[in-house]
Amino acid sequence: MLVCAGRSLDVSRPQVMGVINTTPDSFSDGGTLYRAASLDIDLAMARAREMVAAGAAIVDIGGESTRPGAAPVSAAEEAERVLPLVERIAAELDVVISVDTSNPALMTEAARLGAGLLNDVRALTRAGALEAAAATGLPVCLMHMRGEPGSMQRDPQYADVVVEVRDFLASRVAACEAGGIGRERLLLDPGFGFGKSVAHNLLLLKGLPQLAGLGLPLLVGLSRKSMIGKLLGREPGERLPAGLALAVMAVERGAAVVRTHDVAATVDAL
Ligand code: YH5
Repeated sequence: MLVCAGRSLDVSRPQVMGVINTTPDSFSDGGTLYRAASLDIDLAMARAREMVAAGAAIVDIGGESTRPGAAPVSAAEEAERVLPLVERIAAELDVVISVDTSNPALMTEAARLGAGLLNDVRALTRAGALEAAAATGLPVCLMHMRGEPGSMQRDPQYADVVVEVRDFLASRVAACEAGGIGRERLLLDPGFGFGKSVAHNLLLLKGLPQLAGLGLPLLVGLSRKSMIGKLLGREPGERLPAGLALAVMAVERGAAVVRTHDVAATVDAL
């Protein structure tokens, strides 16, 4: 059981995390929350409400584009997109609010406004992030990424991707414990698509039980990702059937939380 800002999250059965992307340029759900070139908070709230009704235990709010080659977003712009939504969801919906950020100041502010989980694709490696996360008292998802979004998909290499991801995550768990974030506050994520070829992603899916062996709940994000596009020749809008199959496979191999753009379908599949 994870304690997320007063709400408990039972990770002994599979849970679904719905993605709410507040960036204008995402490939997976590009700018669908925008009207007249600015983020429409009512549209974002409607999306969140629909996800909760469909069975999402968590909604994940992101304001930084991690798409390969995306322009970096300023910290101020990221906060401006994410924080108003955190505040409104906390006031209006019964759900754990996760914030997809590597930015320590945003972690602190989001926690103050009612966030219940910190989701960091950089596993708290940015200066000040571990300290900021520790001080919130919130659980944290530590994700593996090789490189940085701009360049991570340029020919990533591993001798043994499962061992390297496992060792990285184990070292981040140790850093968190040393910095005051106990194991009971941690989830781990292999980071599908973050500095991995299709073959690496498939090896990680197959090796998920070895990552589960670290003894912490696993979160996986496979929804609409390029590996599906590359394997099947599907555009992001055509990736749902394969995404559901991958979600089921991941849960069979030990995943506790599935991050998805398609909550209702994923809940049905699981
Ligand atoms: C994740 O796996 N992913 S943002 C490219 C796509 C489709 C989707 C090309 N944040 C994860 O969703 N946090 C993101 O098509 C995440 N785990 C965790 N913990 C990327 C994304 C996406 C990228």
